[in-house]
Formats: sequence, structure tokens, C-alpha cells
Amino acid sequence: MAIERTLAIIKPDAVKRGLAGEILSRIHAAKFQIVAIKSLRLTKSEAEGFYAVHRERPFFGELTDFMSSGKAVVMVLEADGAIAKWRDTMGATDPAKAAPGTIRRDLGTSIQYNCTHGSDAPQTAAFETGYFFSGLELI
Ligand code: FUP
Repeated sequence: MAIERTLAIIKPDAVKRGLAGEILSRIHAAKFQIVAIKSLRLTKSEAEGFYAVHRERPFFGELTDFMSSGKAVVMVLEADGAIAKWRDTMGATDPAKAAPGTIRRDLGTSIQYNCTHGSDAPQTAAFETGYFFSGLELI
């Protein structure tokens, strides 16, 4: 496998419930390097830009309302095969369908309030990383 970078988000549901520390512990335990990290609150239009690929989906309005409802923690994670590895660490989108021991299964409460985001492919990871971080922040 090759060293990759992926964009991870601790979503507003998890931040509000005080779960950021627990999720960061899992990131360390899984041996990711945190290349860059920041806490921010997206505006509605910033959330719409981030999820533009989903703009025709019925849940787009609710999803972008939720993602702009409070602080999130965004970070770039690095590891061997980081994109698939972080998706494995998170589990399936719907917590009810996620494998035991994954973040979404253990901490998520619904398909919308599923605590974390992860890029799903190298092209997406490049777009999403550049959405939040400048080149200087990624050295
Ligand atoms: P994932 O890549 O696992 O984050 O899942 P998707 O890209 O399919 O969906 C992006 C986000 O949309 C999910 F994290 C949660 C939200 N979503 C819903 O709210 N309802 C749905 O039916 C599907 C996804």
C-alpha cells in the first residue's frame, strides 16, 4: 500500500456530545498521523460547497443544515492506505449497519448523526483536503 492522506471530520453531533477526545484517541490508536487539524463552524453555503456532489439528493438540505449547526473538527490524516483505513475505522454510513467496534456503530445515533466524515476516493480526498487547508498547512 502507499502512504495516503484523507480528510476526516468530527461532525457537529459528536463535538456537541463531547466525543471529540474519544474519536481523536481512536485515530491515534489506529496509528494515523494528524497532518493538520482545526476547529470551525461551517456556514450553510460552505457546507453546501463541501457536499456539492450530493446536491440533488433528498437529504441535502437537512445534511447541510446539520453540518452548519455547530463546531466541527476537520483534519488531514496520513497512513498507509489512509482513505480505506479511515473508512474502516468509521464504519458504514448508517450506524445500525456499521460493524461492531467502529466509530459510527459505537457512537453514532442515526444516518445523519453519524459522528464522522471520511473521503471516499483519492480525487475526493484531494478536493476535500484543499477545501479546508492551504498548501502551507499541509507541509
Ligand atoms: P459517507 O461517505 O459514508 O459519509 O456517506 P455518503 O457520502 O453516502 O453520505 C454523506 C452523508 O450524507 C452521510 F454521512 C450522512 C448523510 N446521509 C443522510 O443524511 N441520509 C442518507 O440517506 C444518506 C446519507
